Amino acid sequence: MRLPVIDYDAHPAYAPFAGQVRAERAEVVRAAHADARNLVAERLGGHLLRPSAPDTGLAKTLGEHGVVPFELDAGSNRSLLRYLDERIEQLKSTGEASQQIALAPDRDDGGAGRIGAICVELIRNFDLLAIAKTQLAAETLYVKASLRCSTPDNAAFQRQTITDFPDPATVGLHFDVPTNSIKLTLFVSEVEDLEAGAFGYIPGSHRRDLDDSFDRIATDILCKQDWIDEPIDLMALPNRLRQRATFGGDILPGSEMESTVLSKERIITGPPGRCVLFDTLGVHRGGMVLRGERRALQIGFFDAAWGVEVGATTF
Ligand SMILES: O=C(O)CCC(=O)C(=O)O
Ligand SMILES: [Fe+2]
Repeated sequence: MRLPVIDYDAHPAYAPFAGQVRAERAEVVRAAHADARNLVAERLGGHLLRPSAPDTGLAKTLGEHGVVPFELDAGSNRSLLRYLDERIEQLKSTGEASQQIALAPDRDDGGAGRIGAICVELIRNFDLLAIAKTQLAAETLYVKASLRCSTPDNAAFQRQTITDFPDPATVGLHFDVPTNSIKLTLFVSEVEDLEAGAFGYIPGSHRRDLDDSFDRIATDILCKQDWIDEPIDLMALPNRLRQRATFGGDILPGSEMESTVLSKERIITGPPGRCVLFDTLGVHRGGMVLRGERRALQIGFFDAAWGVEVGATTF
């Protein structure tokens, strides 16, 4: 499927910056973009081609749609969920938004060993290593887990539009950079709607044109943080390359593009025990909490071909 192409020249928040681009700066940014694109194509090339989906189960739905919700049986998992909740309560008391969990018992995990064991069991019960390797066409995986307590204060908005410009309702939609990973988010608290941190995904958006993906990833890698203050760098790129992996906040509020994108987005809510397995190459957002608190466990499966993931366990 095609991702929306934003016309930054016509965007009232960005257009004024186009007039400020100096020719020599444009040259530098364009050359850097070409380098980043080559790196992405070389590292991830074929890895971004999703194979055709297996015939059954979670792997089939993940392959076809890029996202698959499922439930942990609340009855038999009550004590597990309660334990995770207690651990997140402790995390909260430290003032941190997240805590890395070591899966391998030989790593220093700050006493989180049992959660690592829970993750390993989840991975085994749902055959997640095999599913991830197939989906990513990866030989080796780096697996990492974290406990999260998202609140309005620490919400990962991935808001990238210019300060003072209103957010579109699509704010936060992105695909992951660097990429080629699948992730499992397990709701530990009840998540009612987007404002409470629901997960959103555009089904099928993980299957799309490779060139477009490379350019978007390269553009995000290139200017990443700077863009929040330096939209000039974005506007220094030729129009065709001004497309980002983190594009949700750049859609014009009230525009037709905004409503089209929203109409394609599937919002996943649920009680404690609700799991969402998703391919991060597809467009998604999650945990952008405006109200209350969202508690979750996340396990990420990363294609080792991209590079070293610090603190991960290799499978
Ligand atoms: O917490 C979530 O539901 C997903 C957040 C996200 O975008 C990610 O982990 O890649
Ligand atoms: Fe993401």
